[in-house]
Amino acid sequence: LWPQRPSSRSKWRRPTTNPRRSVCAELYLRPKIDLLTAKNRAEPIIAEVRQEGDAALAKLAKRFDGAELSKDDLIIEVASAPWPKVEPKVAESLDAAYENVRRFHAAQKKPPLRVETMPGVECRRIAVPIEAVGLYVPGGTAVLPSTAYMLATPAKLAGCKEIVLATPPRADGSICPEVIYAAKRAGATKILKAGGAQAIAAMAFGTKSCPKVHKITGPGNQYVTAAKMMLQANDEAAVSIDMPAGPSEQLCIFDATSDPAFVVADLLSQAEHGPDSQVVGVFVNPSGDAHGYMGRLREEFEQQTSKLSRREITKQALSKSFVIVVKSLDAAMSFSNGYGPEHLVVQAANPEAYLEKVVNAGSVFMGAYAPESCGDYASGTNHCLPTSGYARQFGGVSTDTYIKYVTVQKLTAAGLKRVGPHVEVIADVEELEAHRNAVTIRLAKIGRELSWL
Ligand code: HSO
Ligand code: ZN
Repeated sequence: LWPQRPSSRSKWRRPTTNPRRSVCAELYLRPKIDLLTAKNRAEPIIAEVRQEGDAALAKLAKRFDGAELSKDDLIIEVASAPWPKVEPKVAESLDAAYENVRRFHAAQKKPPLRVETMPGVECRRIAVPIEAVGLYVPGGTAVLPSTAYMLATPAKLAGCKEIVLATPPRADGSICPEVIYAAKRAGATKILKAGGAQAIAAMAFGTKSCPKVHKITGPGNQYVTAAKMMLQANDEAAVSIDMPAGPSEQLCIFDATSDPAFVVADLLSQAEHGPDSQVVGVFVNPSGDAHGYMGRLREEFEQQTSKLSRREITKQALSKSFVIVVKSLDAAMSFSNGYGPEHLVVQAANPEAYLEKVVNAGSVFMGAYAPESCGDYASGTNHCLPTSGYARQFGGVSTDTYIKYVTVQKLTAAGLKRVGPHVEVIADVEELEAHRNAVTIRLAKIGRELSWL
């Protein structure tokens, strides 16, 4: 339900009240991305990087980024690189944003766990950072220093030793100074001048100049996502990923008390990301008379969109987007949970009541004064979030993303005397004699030498 009718009639929807389940299922589908074609294109690139390493990276930088790079100009050592020149005002804002992100992510670190499950049986869990991680910061139509500190800050806080940040070079072979600034501030160790599937392959396998990493995080276009998915399934690469990433999206719930200018501004802030972005408005309107408000919303869309420098991209995203009208908070949340948005903005009155019902969402923005842009840049939460409905099973990037939990146990003789007999019985059930013996042999010694226990 947008100002301009989408060209295809079939996509045009009238306002619906409490849409039926079959209609919902259709609305939950995201704009189709052809991941199969992307995988077919990424495959030979991955193979090329696997075989030729840095030489392939230099060749592909020429082909895809128009950059002339020699094999020994692919990596920037961040610690020894000078601080790049950025405007003082920009540095100040990047610093302020970084500090909020750092504070929120530092607080996510959990103290070690230690539980005595039975007297003499102690179980522990300790957090161990993933040694080497790879972060992808997209290039394309926007430069994204914010993604550099969103990915690198939690990696540094987690304690990762090698933090490689890959981002496509500009045509002159350089990296945008704001990205270098953010990477240096947040603690990345290396910047790899590579984009697309080739960057992911270089980090997954390692090359002469790029260290091999054990986990790759960060958003990207369909080739980046395809490469991440393929390499995650490649046992030679033995690499894991944060989550599959798709185009950005936002679902905004509003009611007659919401300022239509705010609602539209938020939806457009996400629509401008790319032609495949999708934004969804959910108007909670118990009275059923939506006409007046919808008219104002439409005017706002027209006015605000026409002024945007990225209006062409934005309009394409809007043609894949929609607004629905529902009668209650419950109906709004049932729709939102079914959709599982990356960003859920609640501008309706009493946002806490909506929050109680959140089941599937990447990040929630509450009330009239929490635009999504604040989370995108500077409030402290992470902006690398699950898209395409993956909020059903994934959370966004956090300090935990870069940590693995190792469990530990310590048993005293008395502890073994308590738990051992259960182990023997279960080992018998599984007919695993050596498992049983490892306990029996010790219990025999305890019986002989520590019979008072
Ligand atoms: N909204 C994007 C993040 C971003 N916005 C970066 C601006 N810069 C995906 O969550
Ligand atoms: Zn954004």
